[in-house]
Amino acid sequence: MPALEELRAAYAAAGQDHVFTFYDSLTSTEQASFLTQLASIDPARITHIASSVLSSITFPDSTPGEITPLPSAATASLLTASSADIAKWYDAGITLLAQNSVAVVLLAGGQGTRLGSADPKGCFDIGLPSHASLFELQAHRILGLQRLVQDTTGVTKVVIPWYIMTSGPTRAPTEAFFSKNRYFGLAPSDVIFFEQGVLPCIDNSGKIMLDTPSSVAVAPDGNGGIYRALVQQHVLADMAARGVKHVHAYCVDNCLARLADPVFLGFASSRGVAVATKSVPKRAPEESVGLIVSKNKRPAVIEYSEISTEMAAARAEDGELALRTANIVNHYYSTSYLADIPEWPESYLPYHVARKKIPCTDLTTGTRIAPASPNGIKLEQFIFDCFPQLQMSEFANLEVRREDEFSPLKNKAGTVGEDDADSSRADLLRQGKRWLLAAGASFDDDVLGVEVPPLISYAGEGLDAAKGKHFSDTCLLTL
Ligand code: UD2
Repeated sequence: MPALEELRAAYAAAGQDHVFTFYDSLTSTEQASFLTQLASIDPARITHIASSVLSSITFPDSTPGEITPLPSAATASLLTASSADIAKWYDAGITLLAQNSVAVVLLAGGQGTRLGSADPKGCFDIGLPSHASLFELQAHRILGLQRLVQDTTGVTKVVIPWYIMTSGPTRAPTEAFFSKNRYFGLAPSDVIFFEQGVLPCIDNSGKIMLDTPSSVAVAPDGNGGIYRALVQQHVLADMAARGVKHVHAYCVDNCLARLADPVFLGFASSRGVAVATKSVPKRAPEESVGLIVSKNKRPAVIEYSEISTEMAAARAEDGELALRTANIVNHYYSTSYLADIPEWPESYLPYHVARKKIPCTDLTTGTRIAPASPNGIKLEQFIFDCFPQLQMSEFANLEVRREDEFSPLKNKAGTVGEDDADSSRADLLRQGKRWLLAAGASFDDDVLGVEVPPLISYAGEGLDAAKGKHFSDTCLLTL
């Protein structure tokens, strides 16, 4: 624990010693907790980041570059791939899973502000007949896939460790939810929680903001904080101890997410890439998704909040959107790539600026400010910003069917009218109906769909017993 004078000197050298404005008037308890927080922050790093983000070109089109769709060599599509190729990828993925060489990382540090829920998004009940939460659906996809691999390969024990990245605000309620639900039948030792880092909030001149006279205002460092956390929270070490070679990372709010998807694993590993990603065709120019592109011949994602309307709306000669490869926060990593994270320079991942209303303490009066308009900056890193560090040959994109694999829960129901609990529920029920029709079941015309629980089918397989069944209303499938 550095001495007070050492901290004062470090903060003064970084032009951040204003954080000590009220220090002498604090109680000794407040001083102790404040010094602990100050010691966990590198003021020089924050000043460096602040000067780089405040001087950088403003968005949109933050940095110039030759932006084109991904080259065909770097991408494949389930919409056009042969059934032989898909079967080959599937079998290769099942083999990797049978070797216990696959782990899943869940990005669950986001706070569902747009959703209007105080709970972590994974706790959300989208209104299915089972009333399963997103966490339950995802847990049972892991449990079901472990059983599927054991049944198809004869391997007695298949374990897919599930690493759940939380943030300060989501950690306790997430762990409590899993404990209350007895980990949804998973072995607790195979569900590992870890916490992403935080970054101080800065004002528009780059100064660290005080939340209270004895605490710095901080915010989660973005889903790009995963990389630092994988190292600092010893997740990579745990993966290595388990013999993990392939990692699947995904977004908590997608009720259709196929955790540890054998097709995706087989596709990525057969190409020997460091990083792979899934995409869907973009729905409309204004859809809030990142665009996976080639930028200066490197893979990159242009985030929806940082793209110009012109670029988002540009059309190709075929009338389709010129840039239409939509990012769905569904990424593959080889652990041999992740092993190099400790060598990444600070500049490896840029920081993005989110101008927000940040409650803080006025440095002159010591009174609390609850701003009515954005008064500061939250700094965050984005998970996909490692892409431009790769050669295109180290990267691959797999386009998948939106109706089968992407239905994000972003908005409060009844507000925007899409990407909400109603669309999530409908998409999952419709998928169950497609699977059951393919298995030989029949439906009344007005039945929207049936919930097929992940413990019965992971991706539509194993439904032979439904042949000849007739469904006259929406329900939870039992076989
Ligand atoms: C994300 C993607 C966007 C598009 C869209 C599709 C990023 C940076 N952007 O935008 O390109 O794919 O999703 O739905 O990925 N999270 C954390 N820690 C944080 C912040 C977020 O774990 O500090 C997690 C969050 O819990 C979620 C995922 O990252 O699982 C995406 O976060 P979001 O839903 O806030 O991202 P969004 O919709 O702005």
